[in-house]
Amino acid sequence: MSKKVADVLWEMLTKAGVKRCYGIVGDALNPVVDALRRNGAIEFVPVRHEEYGVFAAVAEAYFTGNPVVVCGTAGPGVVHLFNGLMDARKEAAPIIAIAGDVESSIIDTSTLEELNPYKFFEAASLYTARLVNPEQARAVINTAILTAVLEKGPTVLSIPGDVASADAPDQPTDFTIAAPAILRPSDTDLDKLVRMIDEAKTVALFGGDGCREGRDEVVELACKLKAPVGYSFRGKQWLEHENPNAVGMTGLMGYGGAYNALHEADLLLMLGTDFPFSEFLPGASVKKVQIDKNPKHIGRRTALDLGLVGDIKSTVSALLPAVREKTDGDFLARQIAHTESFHTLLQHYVEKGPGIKPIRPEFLAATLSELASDDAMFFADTGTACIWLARPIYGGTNRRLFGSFSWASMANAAPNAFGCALAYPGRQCIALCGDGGFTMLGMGDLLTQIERRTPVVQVILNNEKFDFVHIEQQEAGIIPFGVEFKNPNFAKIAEAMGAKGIRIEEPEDVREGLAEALAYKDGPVVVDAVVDPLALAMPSHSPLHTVKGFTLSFAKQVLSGRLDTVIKEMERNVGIV
Ligand SMILES: Cc1ncc(C[n+]2csc(CCOP(=O)(O)OP(=O)(O)O)c2C)c(N)n1
Ligand SMILES: [Mg+2]
Repeated sequence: MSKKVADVLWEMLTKAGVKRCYGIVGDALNPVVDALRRNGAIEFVPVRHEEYGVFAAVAEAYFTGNPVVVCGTAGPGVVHLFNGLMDARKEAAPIIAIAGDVESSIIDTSTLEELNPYKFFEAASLYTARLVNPEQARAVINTAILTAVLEKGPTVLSIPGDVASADAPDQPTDFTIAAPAILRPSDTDLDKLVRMIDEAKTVALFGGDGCREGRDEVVELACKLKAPVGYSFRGKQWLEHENPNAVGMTGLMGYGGAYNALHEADLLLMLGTDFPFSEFLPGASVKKVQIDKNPKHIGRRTALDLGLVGDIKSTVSALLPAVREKTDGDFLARQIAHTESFHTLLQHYVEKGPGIKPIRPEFLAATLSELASDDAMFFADTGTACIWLARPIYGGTNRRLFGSFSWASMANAAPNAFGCALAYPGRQCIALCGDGGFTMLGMGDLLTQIERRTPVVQVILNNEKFDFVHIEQQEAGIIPFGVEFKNPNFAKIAEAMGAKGIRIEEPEDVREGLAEALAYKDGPVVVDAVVDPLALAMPSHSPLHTVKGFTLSFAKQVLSGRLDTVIKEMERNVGIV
């Protein structure tokens, strides 16, 4: 049999290092998956919802750096890929989406399931190609692969079934993928920066995901400058561990001394971060320098005194020998003390947690962090799970933390954990799920985990509400509305589906229940943790409008006859330790 276009596709994807393809088959994709089956080198992971497959792929691609393929078929199946591809774009994960397309002879006739891929994927995809002629194959597959891997994000190949099953032209299928280029600022700009650092009495560093490569250099620079190191959510896993200068996060999830460090320093160095919450960054009283390999990130969140384009590893390596060592450690010591008092507070939750009912999520998460293995991978749904991932869960050298941090979609954690459980067999993959998130996407595809007996631990924060929105609405000064719902017993549902289910209602059962879940290796576990629906977590620094908003919302709730709820919320969150 002669080689088909779809054979060339899988041949090239295999050469690009693709290990898995997640998705749902059907019509236009049938010749594509038939070729995948013939090829045999790439595992097909059938899912129950295409979006679940994409979130799984995003986590795998982000951590391994290898491209991962997702597929959905013409029209509706393709549409289900979209939210996950937006996530891939924002989290910088190399994903190649194969979108089934209508027959090439009826393109642009508004036929059944027809969708214009160029228009539809415009916001998500870094490169979209519609394969309407077999002669395009080598060039467009090559571009989709290289763009996804080198620009780190999603690309789309829209393929009509007739083109996929057409004979492939005799074209070479070999290509090379360059290692990341080294990028550092000009000597003139570096000299300027060295002068600014040397002139500043106190320096603070604030790092993001861009510190992933170069974290050792950043820590070394911080030690030389006696500079506290704060981080964004995406920077936490690279900068928190084995860093004597770590002072926590700033922003909505903020804790420790980070906010103060950033605001009290003479000079702030923002390293590889596109942290979007400008209100948590200092104003003109602090000199600010930003270094990022992406020029679009420079200066868009705050006005700068200097903006440099470079990757963090090579830029900081170049800075290290050039800057003068600082000798005064007072500023650093103050921020560290602030951070330590936060950790002491957290320890209170761990100690007092078993006696506080309903279960405090801080206690649940801190206990999980204590029991999980040193190389566990944690994933959080967008919602309050992010707060508990950011604060009580400790990263550690080999631990990994992930979520929809920049796109902020709900329902990502269970599929993220599933993707990493496949990519890193033997490692604990733990999803902190909202009950809203789990019922949105996680519950149906629990079946996928069950069928494959994939050992994913999903801990559901069962608070019978969209708690994050409940907090948001109060912060905005309005009466919480549309945020409550009723849940079934998730542990029983999990058992009925064929997974292990553990229900935890009593605080004194938290440790034992989590330990049992983590020890189970024979397939997925659902821990249904009934947590306090009124748990509030304020950032270490609350902007004035937040405080005003809560006051106004509480007042409105009291006036509308909800005094009981307000009192309960106060009692549960004030003076709990
Ligand atoms: C797909 C999607 N829909 C809606 C939102 C808005 N949103 C953000 S957090 C949230 C609530 C999440 O509720 P749940 O999963 O129960 O987690 P909780 O905050 O209660 O822990 C909502 C509705 C979103 N981010 N993504
Ligand atoms: Mg909830």
